[in-house]
Amino acid sequence: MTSKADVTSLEKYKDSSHYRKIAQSAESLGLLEHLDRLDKDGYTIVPPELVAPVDFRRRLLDAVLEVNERRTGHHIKAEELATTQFDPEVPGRAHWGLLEEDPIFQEVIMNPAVLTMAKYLCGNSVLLSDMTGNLKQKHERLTHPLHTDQHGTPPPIPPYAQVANVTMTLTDYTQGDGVTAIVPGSQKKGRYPHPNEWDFRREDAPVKPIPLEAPAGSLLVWHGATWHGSFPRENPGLRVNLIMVFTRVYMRQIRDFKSTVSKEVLDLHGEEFAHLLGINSMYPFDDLNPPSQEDNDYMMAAGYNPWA
Ligand SMILES: O=C(O)CCC(=O)C(=O)O
Ligand SMILES: [Fe+2]
Repeated sequence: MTSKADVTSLEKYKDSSHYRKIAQSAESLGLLEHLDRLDKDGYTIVPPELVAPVDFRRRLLDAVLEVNERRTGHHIKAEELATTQFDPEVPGRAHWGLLEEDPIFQEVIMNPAVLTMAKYLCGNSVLLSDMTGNLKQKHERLTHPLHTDQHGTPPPIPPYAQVANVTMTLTDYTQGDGVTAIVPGSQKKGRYPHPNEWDFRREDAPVKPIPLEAPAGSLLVWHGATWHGSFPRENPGLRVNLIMVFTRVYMRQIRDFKSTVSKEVLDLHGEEFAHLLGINSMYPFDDLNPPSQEDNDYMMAAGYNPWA
C-alpha cells in the first residue's frame, strides 16, 4: 500500500540528473545550506557576498531609482534614501515590467545565485513571471497581510513550489524598516491563510510571523506556498528592493514576454534567457502548427520530475 508520505514526498525525485544539475551549481556557489533551509523553513536569506559584488547592487539601486523618476517625475538620490519621503498618502510605489527598462534588469535575472534558487524551487524549466522595483516609506497601512504568492492554484497544494519569490534587498532591512514578515515552515500547511489569519498585527492574531532582517544586497527567497506579509515601515527614509517572481513552466506568467520582448534584447542574450522568458514555450501557439518537439523537450520533461 502507498502511504500518503510516499505520495507527497519529493525526496525520491532528487535521484535525477535534473536535481543534480541544480545541486551542483548550488554547491559551486556555496548555496547548498540554503536549499536545505528552503525545504525546512520555506524561506532563506542568502548573504550579499554569495550574490553579487557591491558595485552591481549599487547600479541596480540606481536603475530602480531612475525608473521611479521616469515614471513619477520624482528624483531621489541614492545617498538621501535614509531621509527621503514621497507623497504621504501612499505607503509605497511598485514599478512592474522592468526587464527592458535597463540592461541591468536582464543581467540580474541571469545572476547565477538568483537562477539557482529559482530553479531549486520551480525546476530547470523555470519561467520569469515578472519583476518589480519597490519603494516603501513610513506609513500606518498594512500593505501586505499574511498571504502566499501562488495565486489561483487550488488546494490541496502540491509540496513543490509553483511560484518562487527571489527578492534582492537594495537597502538594509533592519528593525522598523518595514521588513518582510514570514511564517517559517508554513509552506507545509498546504493551504492559504484564512481571513482571520491575515492581520498578523492583532494582539490575538492566531499566526505571528517573524521579521526578515538582512543587509542590502541579500536575496530573500521563499516558496510560493509560504505564508508571508510585510511590517509597516516606522523609520524615516525608504526601503528599496527588486522582487523577481518566477513560476513553473505550465503556469501563466504575470507578463506576456513572448509577445512583447524586443528582438534586439533577445539577440543580446542566449537560449537560456529566451527559455526563462517563455519565448519558445509550447503554449499558446498562434498558428495551426504546434512548435517542434525538439523545442519543447525541456517543457515535456517537467511533467516527470519537479526539478526538470
Ligand atoms: O514587501 C514585502 O516585504 C513583501 C512583499 C510581498 O508580499 C511579495 O513580494 O510577495
Ligand atoms: Fe507576497
